[in-house]
Amino acid sequence: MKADETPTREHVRAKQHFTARVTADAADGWPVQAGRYRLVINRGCPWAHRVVLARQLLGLGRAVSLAETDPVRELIDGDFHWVFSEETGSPGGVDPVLGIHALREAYLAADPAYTGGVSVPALVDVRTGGLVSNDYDGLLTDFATEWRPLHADDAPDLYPEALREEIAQVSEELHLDVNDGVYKAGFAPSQESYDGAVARLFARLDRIEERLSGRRYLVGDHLTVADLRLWPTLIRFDPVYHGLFKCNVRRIRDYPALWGYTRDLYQTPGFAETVNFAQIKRSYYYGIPGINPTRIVPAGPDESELLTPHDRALLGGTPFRTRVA
Ligand SMILES: N[C@@H](CCC(=O)N[C@@H](CS)C(=O)NCC(=O)O)C(=O)O
Repeated sequence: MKADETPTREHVRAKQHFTARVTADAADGWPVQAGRYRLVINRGCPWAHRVVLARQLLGLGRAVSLAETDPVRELIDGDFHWVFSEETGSPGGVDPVLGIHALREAYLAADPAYTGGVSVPALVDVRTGGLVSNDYDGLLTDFATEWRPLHADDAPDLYPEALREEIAQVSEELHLDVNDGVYKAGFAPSQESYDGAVARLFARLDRIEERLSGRRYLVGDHLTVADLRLWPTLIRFDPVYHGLFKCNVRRIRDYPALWGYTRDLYQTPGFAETVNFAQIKRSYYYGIPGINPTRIVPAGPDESELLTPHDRALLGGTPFRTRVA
């Protein structure tokens, strides 16, 4: 669906086309290397947000530079595209490192015949300007594991081997009903499809509420990639999904555990600095006129409430699991 079209069919998430992995052994031709890659995101996108969070928490900021596109896509040749802009740190609308205006130029540098979608997050090879991967899950996993030699000394283990099975199971449920569930509701082409998506979303949120009532984090006693997948959706929920996507059965603020968890992570070092509410709201409310034709961006909610005290520490656990050497 294009940004300015009214939904006419079910929301189906496109598969990523560029799935090369960046690994210590460079099996796909892409080695882990400081200064070699540029991560392109925008602050609105929850799929990019999880990768940005990993980069931040693992101390990969110096090894992998960050480029932000404008939160709103620009119409180019009949399609809406992510572009660099003055407002998001690119003088003259050109990314200072990649030297391009539209992200699609990096896709075309990697594959001149490419005609598919252009999405963030995108990892770009600085040497050639070509896209390496737009696979948000591969990027997250590789940052957490393959990039270890370049992690900060005190970086947490976000993907402990002993918990991987449980992380996969929790993440799969989250993906279908929550992360993508809000989109299925927001872009529903019919009452029936909206009803189904919203029912599944809130049934799943109710179950996560139960789970998080007895434990501080989703899996184990510390933050893992499972939390990095859930939190970007929760932080956008009350400002965007509740209103624009009509996910208004309950707010996250109405769930004691989910709201405590959202605040707990917001107040954990590394999280708040990755959030820009003005850009999040603009990217959705202004950037998708197909479902918000006036493009008016709402004023609320009051995000300072995220700074209010929570008692999640009483549940035990600590944010970061320091890696066992
Ligand atoms: N790469 C995936 C997930 C990432 C994603 O959906 N990113 C959004 C921003 S939140 C995007 O770039 N959409 C642009 C598009 O698909 O045209 C996809 O293509 O669906």
